[in-house]
Amino acid sequence: MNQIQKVLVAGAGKSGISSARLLLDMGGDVILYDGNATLHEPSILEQFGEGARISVILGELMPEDLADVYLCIMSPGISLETPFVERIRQAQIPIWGELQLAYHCARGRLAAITGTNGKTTTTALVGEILKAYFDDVHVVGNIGLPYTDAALSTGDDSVTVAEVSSFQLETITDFRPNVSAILNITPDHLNRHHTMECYISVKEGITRNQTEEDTCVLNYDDPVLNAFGRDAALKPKVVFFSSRSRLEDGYYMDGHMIMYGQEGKASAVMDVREMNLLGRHNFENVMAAIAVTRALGVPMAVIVKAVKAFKAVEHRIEFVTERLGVKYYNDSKGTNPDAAIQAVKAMPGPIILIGGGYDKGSSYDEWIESFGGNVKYLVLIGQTRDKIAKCAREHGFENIMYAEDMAEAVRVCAYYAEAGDCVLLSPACASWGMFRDYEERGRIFKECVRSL
Ligand code: UMA
Repeated sequence: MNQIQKVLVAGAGKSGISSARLLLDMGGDVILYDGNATLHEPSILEQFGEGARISVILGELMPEDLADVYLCIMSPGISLETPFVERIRQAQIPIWGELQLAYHCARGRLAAITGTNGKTTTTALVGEILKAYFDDVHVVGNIGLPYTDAALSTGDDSVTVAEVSSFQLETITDFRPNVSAILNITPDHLNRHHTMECYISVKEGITRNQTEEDTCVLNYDDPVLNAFGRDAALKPKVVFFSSRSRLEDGYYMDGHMIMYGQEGKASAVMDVREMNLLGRHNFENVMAAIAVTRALGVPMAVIVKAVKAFKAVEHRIEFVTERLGVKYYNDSKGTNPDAAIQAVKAMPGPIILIGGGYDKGSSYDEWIESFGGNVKYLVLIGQTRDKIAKCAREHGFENIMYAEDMAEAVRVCAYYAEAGDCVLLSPACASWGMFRDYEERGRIFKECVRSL
């Protein structure tokens, strides 16, 4: 894309607005399209400078709207099976994701972190470590700030870390991070990717354009990623981490210690009791962050100091408050069963659990099984209420209540909770349908708790 022409940006959420701004800054003409006809056009246009060369189309996109369109930038929330995408393909307009556009325009070095769970914590931690050593660091992507928002502020000395979702990876072309990490792969977003094979292949695509000069950090304990890391076709240098096995080469745990193995020689990195993160999954995130930042040249002493200072991110097993002896935790980021299992396991007492939300086609059996006598009541909200309730009853769990909204769910929990209990919002589902995103869901939960 050397000469900017007319570009269609699909989706007027965070990614779309930010992509449009970047394209306008580069001198382009933008058509911003959103399928939601009820959006307020003036409020969208207000976000751009006066006289900006942008037009907005809401609702249906007509074939004539595509005349002279040179490129389409797709927001990650739009499935490539959405009917208007077929129209774009038929018109032979190339489709790039927002991530690809940002990569194309950004400079400096890039670490990209994906995986089903832990990527927000790992990205935030990598960002903190990088900031302790480099002057110009950008933390972007699925974590909340679109990469396109930062791309034009990067220079040759910048170091960027991007949290990358499977949605964003679907629409890359030459995206090539210097360091990639795949933390784990468990079932998620199957309503969009349909099969585990497709989901795995999209996630592994983060390495597609990497070369021998690059690094890929992988979870040794994940059978899919273990095999992937040994595949001769994988070009980047592989660094494994493991919380379960001693590694000749890579990062692993020996009791409370994180160790680094190099050709069989082990050295101690740090004691996990010196950091503020709980649970095996977090130790894995820390090892991945260490591997990523070492690959970017940060000295180990700087890394260890930053890890010790790091605190859990918002919405991820976040302690909210204690009221009448009951502790309240916000794990709104628990958007799939695997993440929600980790939150259940991390609770320090009996649990009153708020679950349910948008149906991503997940199966809830393992989540319900993980209750193991620790969950006293399950309060269900959202589209998946009946599906989860049915599954819970099949597993012999009967203490189920329905709530119409978050305020009612929190009131029900507060009524049933006794001193020593934990009230946990960890829905195992996406927030869509009831909330704009998991952040809004978590914020509303915290407001409801604080106004009890
Ligand atoms: N839209 C359409 N047609 C569709 C679907 C959506 O026009 O078929 C429109 C909607 O009407 C809406 C807009 O697209 O106006 C929303 O765009 P979007 O869903 O891509 O959301 P953004 O606001 O751009 O936020 C996205 C990420 N959202 C998704 O991937 C769904 C945010 O991740 C990310 O923080 C943000 O870009 C900045 O990079 C959120 C997320 O839920 C946290 N991610 C999923 C997850 O973590 O599981 C992948």
